[in-house]
Amino acid sequence: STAPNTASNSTASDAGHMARAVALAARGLGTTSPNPVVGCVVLDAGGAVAGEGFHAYAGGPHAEVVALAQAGERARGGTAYVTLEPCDHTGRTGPCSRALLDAGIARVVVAVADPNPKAAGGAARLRAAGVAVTTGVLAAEAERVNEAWLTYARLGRAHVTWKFAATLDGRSAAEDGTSQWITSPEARADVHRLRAAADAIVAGIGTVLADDPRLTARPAEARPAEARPAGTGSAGPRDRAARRAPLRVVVDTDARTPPGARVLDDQAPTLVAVADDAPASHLKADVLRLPRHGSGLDLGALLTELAAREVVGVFLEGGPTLAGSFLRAGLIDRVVAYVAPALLGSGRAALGPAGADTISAIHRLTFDEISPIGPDVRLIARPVAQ
Ligand code: AOF
Ligand code: ZN
Repeated sequence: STAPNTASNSTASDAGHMARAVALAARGLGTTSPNPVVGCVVLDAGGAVAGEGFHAYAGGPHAEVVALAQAGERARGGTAYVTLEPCDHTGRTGPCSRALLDAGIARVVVAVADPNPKAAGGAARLRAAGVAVTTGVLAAEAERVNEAWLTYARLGRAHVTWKFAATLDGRSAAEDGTSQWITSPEARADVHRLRAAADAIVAGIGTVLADDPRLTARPAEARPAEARPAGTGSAGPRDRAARRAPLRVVVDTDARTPPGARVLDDQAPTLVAVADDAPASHLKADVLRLPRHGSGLDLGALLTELAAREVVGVFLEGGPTLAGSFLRAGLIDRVVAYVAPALLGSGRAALGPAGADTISAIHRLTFDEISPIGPDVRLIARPVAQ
């Protein structure tokens, strides 16, 4: 619906304002599920910034409404930059297409079309009402910031970030099984921040049996509170959303999770995924039954079931076998690697078999980001589209 116009009728300053809108959208990361992150900048008729906003939590005002409220009468004859096509539906809030029209906005610049069929259509509605609409501006950046939700909305499955920590030679434990600690406290604190932004943390039964992890995001290390631009809604619901503990998911084909496992404690909800024929009545947890696939579970079905429970983004941790299975199934969307300047020479590889038995089957990635974290390096990569 947003195809007719493209970024070709946009200007360099369009890109600059959209970059600001993308930065605003990023402030919602970790608190908007199951909604997208969206940012909006409103210029007055003279081209000066009159309002800014982002979507902070599901049920809260959409980015456009926040920015328009800030702009007030100055929005008349102005331009709105939005990272996601304005919605055209009445969901938890009213249609942004209508809000933009009522405010007298003359031009709307959109980065990415809304794949949600219930909400899409804002661009067409605005055009029909005589508003100039430009789409596709800074689309790659807007896709990136909203990648988890776009995957969820387009594919109907949760988006997967696989995280691992390893030595420079790619090992995540020594030969005797010891692994604490390969990376620095700074890197571990960074992991907790990323975990806190996920809707679920997934681990395999191997990791549960070997390390007995809690898989919680320690609140003290959660996202730092950020200054909120004026008019971005009340603090209460956003803070409530920010504190919601990620769901813990154990991939446990044969229902072997021990009753005393820390992952079953009361610190956060836990879902144990087992084969549909596994005897699991002894498990004191929420049990999800899935079809078998090979020697494990159907991981695509797992991600679809999680999406049905409004899990948008999952953080896959531990261990190498499960990560290999996800990768082989084409279900890893993003890799976050913490690499320590240390060598082991023996011990457990960070990644188990992933179906790449010959070089032509190698899983190629591209780096998005390379950053020093304390003495370590954090690498963010994603699969090359095949
Ligand atoms: C926008 N601006 O800031 C957001 C949009 O449940 P609701 O009413 O909040 O609607 C959620 C849907 O609206 C969501 O799935 C997506 O399609 C769109 N989100 N749209 O114009 C926003 N958050
Ligand atoms: Zn909206």
